[in-house]
Amino acid sequence: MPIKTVYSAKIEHLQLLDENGVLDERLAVVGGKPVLTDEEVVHLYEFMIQCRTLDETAFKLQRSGRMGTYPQNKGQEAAAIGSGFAAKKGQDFLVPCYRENAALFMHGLPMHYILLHWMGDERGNQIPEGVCMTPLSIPIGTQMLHATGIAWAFKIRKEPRVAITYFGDGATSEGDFHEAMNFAGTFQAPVVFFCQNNHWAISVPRETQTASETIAQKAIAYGMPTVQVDGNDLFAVVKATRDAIERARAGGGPSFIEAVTYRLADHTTADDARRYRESAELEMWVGRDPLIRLRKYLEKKDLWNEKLQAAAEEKARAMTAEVIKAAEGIEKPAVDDIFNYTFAQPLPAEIEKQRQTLRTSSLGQDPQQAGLQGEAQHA
Ligand SMILES: Cc1ncc(C[n+]2csc(CCOP(=O)(O)OP(=O)(O)O)c2C)c(N)n1
Ligand SMILES: [Mg+2]
Repeated sequence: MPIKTVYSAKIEHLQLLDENGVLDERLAVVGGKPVLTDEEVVHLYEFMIQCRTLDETAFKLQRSGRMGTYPQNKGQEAAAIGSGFAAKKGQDFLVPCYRENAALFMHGLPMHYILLHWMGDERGNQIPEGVCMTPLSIPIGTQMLHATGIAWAFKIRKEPRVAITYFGDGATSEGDFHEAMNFAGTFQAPVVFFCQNNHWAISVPRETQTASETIAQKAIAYGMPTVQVDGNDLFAVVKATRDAIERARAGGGPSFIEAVTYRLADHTTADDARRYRESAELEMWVGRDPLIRLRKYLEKKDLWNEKLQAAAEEKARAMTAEVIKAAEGIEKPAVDDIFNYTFAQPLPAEIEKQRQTLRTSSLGQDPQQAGLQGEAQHA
């Protein structure tokens, strides 16, 4: 009896804009329309400059003791901006980790919230009403399950909305990733799994992370369309994400995108990548910086020049100064906030006791000893 092939698959790699800023004009048109108009590219490039400036300034804030820890997004801006641009603001739902700030800003998160988060201020996580996203997920992988649940709810309610979740290459080794993918595939939830393969999970290189030749092929097992894109190519990211979102919105279920990019900075400010990665690798990827590529493209088309660059950088610096002012100028949180924000009133007796105790200068002191007994009993 002949041996039959019961399944075969291939993974496509999509690139529209090469490292020299040359666009594949044929692929960059969909249904007679350009993937991005000139006006949109200029706007998104300016936005990229703003996000990079804020990112580099956040690093300096940490180094000068004005912020706790910070994971730089540097180098991954095309992936965040391209995918964020493809999603509909106020309609689609972003479910991030911590390396796609630019997508969150695009969808209405005030920029100083990111600084507040990394300054350890909980108010940075209180997403404003009407802004469709969850707070940053620091546990690796949990957010993919949340996204799947959110998308499933959209499907049950028959709302034409899509969830897009962001995660790294390392996160695809987590059990949560596989559970989310399996559920999304089985229930055809309208969710886009957007993996930023930046080649490293702290000090673990991509090759050591998984025996899978591509990250994209992991999605095949869960029955969803999957593609690998050049994650430093704004055009390719927009095209792939738009396809995936449109498919999900039309009832076509989940999709997977592996955006191949690179972390140009350390993992976080608590890391020193020089201890584990070759400088030659970093140099190669500096040459593939998404900002450089986009600028080359714009200059070739005469849509950009030195003067516009200087003006955009100046504008970005002024904006960053305002963002820092907003984060550092916020009134100090009250000790009570943690209770008032977390619990519905009235507080359970034990929690009320804790609140009373916190009002004294001695944390953890029993109110009976602190002379607060009467107050605690009345609460
Ligand atoms: C559940 C869990 N395990 C471990 C960690 C510690 N940790 C923080 S970042 C990280 C690596 C994540 O790598 P990747 O998913 O590739 O994302 P990247 O930081 O490269 O963007 C790990 C293991 C964590 N935050 N959560
Ligand atoms: Mg990574």
